[in-house]
Amino acid sequence: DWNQNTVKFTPDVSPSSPGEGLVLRPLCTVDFNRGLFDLLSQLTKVGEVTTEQFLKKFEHMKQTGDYYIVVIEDTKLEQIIGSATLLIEHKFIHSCAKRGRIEEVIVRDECRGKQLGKLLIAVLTLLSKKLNCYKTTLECLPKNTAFYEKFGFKVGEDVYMQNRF
Ligand code: 16G
Repeated sequence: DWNQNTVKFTPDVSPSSPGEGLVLRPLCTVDFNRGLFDLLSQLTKVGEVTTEQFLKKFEHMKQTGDYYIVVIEDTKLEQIIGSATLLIEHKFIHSCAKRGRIEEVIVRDECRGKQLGKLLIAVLTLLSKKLNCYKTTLECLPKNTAFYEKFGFKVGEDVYMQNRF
């Protein structure tokens, strides 16, 4: 069962059928030309990135084997309308455990309200469990905590600190 959360999906929405004309799949290099960066710019500053830079970074991420980037494509428009990343961090603690980090969760503004964000998080949460992560974490705005709580995320004791350069 792919949905192990208390989150309910309308019956027609699942990873194998995310919606009419939509597919959920791993990121691939052609997505650079399918609006990936335009989508990411709805989350934060993406800066200028050339095809070469993108391909080099993509290859690096792939080589590590620790990046799981899931996208949702509108196949008619050939545009990426949603994306989320699961990064596996390796530890010595907890018997050489793995920790999951969910990053860059974004759904195109005009495509919201179709349970796509929920789908991305359900899939990555399950994946991190299957990969035996002892915990999976993410950073989000206070207004979004209720959304993530549905998947078992809790606001912990730790505060999120950052040193920006
Ligand atoms: C959000 C994202 C985080 C991303 C950051 C970018 C989620 C759950 N969190 O916190 O992954 O790295 O925004 O913001 O999607 P920044 O440009 O200020 O680092």
